[in-house]
Amino acid sequence: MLINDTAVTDYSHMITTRPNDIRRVVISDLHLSADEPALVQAFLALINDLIALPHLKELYILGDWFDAWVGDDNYLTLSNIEMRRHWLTPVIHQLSQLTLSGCQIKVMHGNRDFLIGQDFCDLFKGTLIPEPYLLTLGDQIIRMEHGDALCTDDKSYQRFRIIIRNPITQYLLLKRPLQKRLDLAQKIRTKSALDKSSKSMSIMDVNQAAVIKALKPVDCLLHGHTHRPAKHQVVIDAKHHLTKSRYVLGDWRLISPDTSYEQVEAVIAVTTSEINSLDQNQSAEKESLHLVKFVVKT
Ligand SMILES: [Mn+2]
Repeated sequence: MLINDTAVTDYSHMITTRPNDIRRVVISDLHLSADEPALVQAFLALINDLIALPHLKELYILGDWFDAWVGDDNYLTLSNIEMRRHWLTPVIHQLSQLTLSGCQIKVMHGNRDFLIGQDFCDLFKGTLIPEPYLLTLGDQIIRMEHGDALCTDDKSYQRFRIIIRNPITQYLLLKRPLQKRLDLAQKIRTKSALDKSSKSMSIMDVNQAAVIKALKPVDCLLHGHTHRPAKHQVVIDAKHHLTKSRYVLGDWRLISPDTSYEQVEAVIAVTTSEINSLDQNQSAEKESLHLVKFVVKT
């Protein structure tokens, strides 16, 4: 992982030592599909842990939850038997349990799963949220987004994005037969893989001017997409020494640290609530954001 490990808290340490303090969990870039059962298992393991957290309020999924999504009807029109066998069914079941435990689930589109609809989210009583989404933590405003819109150096992608994210394009796309959409999704995936190998690393990263523009009206930026987990300090105004933080979530990946086992790793974000001891009379609660390294052996 590219991240500086000293800046990252260990997930299992956090949930075992501070289960009462965790308020929100933010994840992105899981790229779940039927072809990646280990990632699906790791996601189920995370949700299982979250169900047990007594004061968890929200789970945010900031895009690219799925490797591809051609429309909710691809799942919703399955027969009962097909649905029972489908890999998404245990996922929906676990998420429903999480909702029942008192946690709200908020889903944002990514560049691969921008056709997820509220109908699918209704299956686990989740909410589709707009991008960007502003989260207020005490006196801090955090701007959350997937991250692809910040990669403005990739001109051809941004042109494609304007067309494909237009509501009219999406309306027309969803009216096309399911098989046509599945074919199109395959084409887009192949093109994205090709682009990744041909476009330079700097083009595929965020543009500094776009980051500063996004950060100016808020206190902090949190996004995924680039698969480069890190906490950056961004200089907003050098003359007045004004810097703000940009947190980048990691993608979920299967690695083999040893020939005897494999594990899924990801960098996620967790907010914890601390009672400010200096302010005991008012028992002021302060919620802070941390990047956390999540690891599951599979
Ligand atoms: Mn992405």
